[in-house]
Amino acid sequence: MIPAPALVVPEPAVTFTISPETAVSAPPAAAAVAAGLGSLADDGPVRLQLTDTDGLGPEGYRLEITASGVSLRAAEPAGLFWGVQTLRQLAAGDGVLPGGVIEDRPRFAYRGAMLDLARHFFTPAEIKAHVDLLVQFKINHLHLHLTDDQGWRLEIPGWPRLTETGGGPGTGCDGAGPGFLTLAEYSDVVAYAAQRFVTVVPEIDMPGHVNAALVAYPELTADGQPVPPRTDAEVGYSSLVAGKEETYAFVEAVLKTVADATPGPYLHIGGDECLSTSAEDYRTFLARVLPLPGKYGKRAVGWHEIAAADLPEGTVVQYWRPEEQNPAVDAAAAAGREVIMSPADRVYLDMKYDASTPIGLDWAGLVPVERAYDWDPARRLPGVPEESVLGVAAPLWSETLRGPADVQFLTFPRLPAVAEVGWSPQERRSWASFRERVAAFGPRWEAAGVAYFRSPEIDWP
Ligand code: TNX
Repeated sequence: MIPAPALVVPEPAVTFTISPETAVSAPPAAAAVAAGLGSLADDGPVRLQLTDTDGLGPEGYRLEITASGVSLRAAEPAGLFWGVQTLRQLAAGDGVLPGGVIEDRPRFAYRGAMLDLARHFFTPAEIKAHVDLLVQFKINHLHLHLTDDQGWRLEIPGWPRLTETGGGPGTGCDGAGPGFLTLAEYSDVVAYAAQRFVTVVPEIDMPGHVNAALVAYPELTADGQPVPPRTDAEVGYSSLVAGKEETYAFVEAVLKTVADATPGPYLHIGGDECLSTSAEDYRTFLARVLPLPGKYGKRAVGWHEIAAADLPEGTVVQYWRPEEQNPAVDAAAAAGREVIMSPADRVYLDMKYDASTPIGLDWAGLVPVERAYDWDPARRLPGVPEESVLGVAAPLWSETLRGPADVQFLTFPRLPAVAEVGWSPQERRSWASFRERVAAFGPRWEAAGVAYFRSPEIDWP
């Protein structure tokens, strides 16, 4: 099982075998959750129930497997959904479920994966298929990096040139990866994810990483002159202009559109690598922009550079640099802001596994599976203790990616490692145990056509 449950009490002599014919009962609110587990019926040996679960929280569940059947209980449908993922893993192959009791709940509320649609576009069908693979490991947030220097991937009514020109090729100079999501497609992806208890976190990256927007609307540049489109992988050369009112009209129109299309609580405003924005302009810009998510009912999220600005209450800081010290993030945590942990040297899925990995980057070092697994989010930064950690998230930047197989290759098996970092109690985790458990997923991924990396760190069957 991955992630390892919080508590397992095995009943070694007992098993129960589940098949597509097994009768499964579920409350109406969780009928979709139970679908596919067996045959839905009013009563049956497999029973899902929404009940008080004594403090297992909104995502927790209690699973009991006896010789006569299965009882899965949770306070909320999300808990039943995660319990069903556990059941599916236990049943994999022959349908034989081991007897015993599992009481499970996540360590952190936010367990995320990020997909960069800007450097290479992925279609709605590809994004949905990715969600299906992520939820098996109890990932509950999908961060979509929708805009960057090389592309603008979300339709914004009233600003058609963003996607006419910004929906062009991504990185690689070979015309690879054009496309964008219409608002209807975006909403469809968001709804698909929500049915699987995954919250979409949309990111509009600002004030840097905006070349695609500047190409589309030259009135947003400092001198109003057009700039050429870019398909290279440089960073830090573009910026919105802090001293121009046009900037804020644009930003507010975009953020309002995205907020209105997003039921989840978060709106990510980027804020990273503004190497061509002065420190003063950066703070001026954020003073105007950080309150906007709140104005439209959302919590602002930003890459940790935003900790240099005054952060409105509720703002979330996403830590990403490989350095092990960051006084500004420590100060934000001390002031009550929550932090998402995404240290590049541990969880950047676009880093190569080893020197022979054919795709990916290595600026934060190589990230073999053990490195992605063997760390504690509450001990990464001295000033960011457990209570300040909202969760962990694994970004996948797409400069070197050309399709879903590349996504899968970099994601599996590292994402399951990060998922366990985010879900399982620290004292229940060990690399020795994880590397044995993850081996069992090799044949399952093969059967499902998932292009995972057969890391030499793991003894695959
Ligand atoms: C840094 S991480 C970036 C991205 C790149 C990534 C490549 C971050 C907040 N910004 O623009 O795609 O490195 O690994």
